[in-house]
Amino acid sequence: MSEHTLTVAGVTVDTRHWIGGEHVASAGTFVDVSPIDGSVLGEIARGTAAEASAAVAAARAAFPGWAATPRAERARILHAVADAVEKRIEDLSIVETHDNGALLRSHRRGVMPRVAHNFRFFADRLVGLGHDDFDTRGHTNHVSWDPAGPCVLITPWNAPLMLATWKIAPALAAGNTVILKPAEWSPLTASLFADIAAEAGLPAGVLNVVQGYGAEAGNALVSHPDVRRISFTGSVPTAKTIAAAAAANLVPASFELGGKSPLLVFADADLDLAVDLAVEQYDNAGQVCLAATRILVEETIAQEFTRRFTEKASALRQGDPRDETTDIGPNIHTRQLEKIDGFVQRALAAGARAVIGGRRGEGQYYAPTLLTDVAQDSEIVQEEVFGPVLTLQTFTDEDEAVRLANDTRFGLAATVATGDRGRAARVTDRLVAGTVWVNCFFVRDLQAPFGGSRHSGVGREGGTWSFDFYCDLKNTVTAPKGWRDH
Ligand code: TXE
Repeated sequence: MSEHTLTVAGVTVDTRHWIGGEHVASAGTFVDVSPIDGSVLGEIARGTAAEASAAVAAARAAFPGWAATPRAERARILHAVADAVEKRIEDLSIVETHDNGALLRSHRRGVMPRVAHNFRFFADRLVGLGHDDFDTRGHTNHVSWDPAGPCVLITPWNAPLMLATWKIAPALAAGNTVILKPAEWSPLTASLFADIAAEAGLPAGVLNVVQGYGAEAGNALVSHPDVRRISFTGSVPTAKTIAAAAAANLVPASFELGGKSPLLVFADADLDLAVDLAVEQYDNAGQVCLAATRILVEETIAQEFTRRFTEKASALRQGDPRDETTDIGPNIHTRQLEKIDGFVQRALAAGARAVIGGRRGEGQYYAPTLLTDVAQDSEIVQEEVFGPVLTLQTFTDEDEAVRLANDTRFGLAATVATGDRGRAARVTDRLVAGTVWVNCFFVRDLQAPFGGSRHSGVGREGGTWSFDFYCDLKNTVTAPKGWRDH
């Protein structure tokens, strides 16, 4: 292990920035800790404004070459990146699990294959990207999707490489170059991925990774005048800071933010299915932006629902995320645990009742919690906890269910459990959310638009919507006259 690398379960990761196709040491470092047992994983480059600037300069220098690379060649390279990711699924999975505490089996079987898919999907979409030419009084209109330039991508810790590659893949496919600033609580897979992508043939400077803190490296990147797009996933307060920086430079920015999504369970629902959907919300220790953390149940079935939910949730196994039989791993950081517990203790003090949980567990674990007797205007119902904490409220009819569901400042997702197709149509029509699931959860196709309404976000990514964001659209109108050969 050199001064600039660390080793996680036999996998070596370079902890410097990745700028212009080279590892670049930082003036300072910060310590990265594993949520599994609090052990120190190593020291990571702590980006300065000058280092952030160097990364933007590298992305700017690489832009003309990458933008001019024919689509088919860009697509070929992105497929090669996907191939390389597939060969390293085990390494990426083990590193991610040590770094952010999410389940190893999910990384192996779901998340990392999906990382590869992100590249394949946008590579394939790129090849067919277009708009039919059209005619205006004999003039031809041709719409082209020009790459915008260097894009800054700022990502969170709850699904680090997955969320980063949701952004990297379409940005690169569109012909842009990128500077990624991963979250400081989970920096490692970004660095490992940069090496993997370079080995797969991604040219120098096309992808750059700047490690470090949001207020330092992140702020310097989003404020840089040479940046042409900013894409952010994270919290609302940070989004507001970034939006101000983007506005100062008139840079288009997209925001995927938090949620307080509802699960509406009607009396006509398949109750076992509804209970499964509710228990699923503890996945990733509740650190999922889309999680339906507010369970709204029709009053007539609330007792039976709660009984079955408690039985099922109590059987969940909490423990080491490397263990195949674990259902819930640790939370990301002691600071996050304190934040979660603060929400829960304030709710209990205000009169909530913990049906299960309601306290910290050993180490960095929080007991899966279900709170009832919560007021609609209370903090626990209105604010995102980002931990394994659900609330349960009841409703008496469809109108009340919809009113409660829509009554927060968020609008990321909503899930409806009902056996009645008519009701499903009526209710989904009235819900304010970027994604609505009916009798299912977390089905996410990259063809679909993804994003949130209200404080859950600005803009949509996925499918053609990603290219809308990452491209400068140009319409070229050509007259039928004026040609020398006429
Ligand atoms: O997020 P931040 P945090 C929510 C969730 C969680 C809370 C706090 O409720 O409890 O946010 O998490 C970078 N300029 N979500 O504090 O601060 C930062 O370095 C540029 C929901 O970790 O928003 C990191 O890379 N960048 C969510 C990224 O922003 C800045 C996922 C996210 O950090 C910056 C995560 C700045 N001034 C948290 N300040 C979801 N929607 O999935 C910070 N950053």
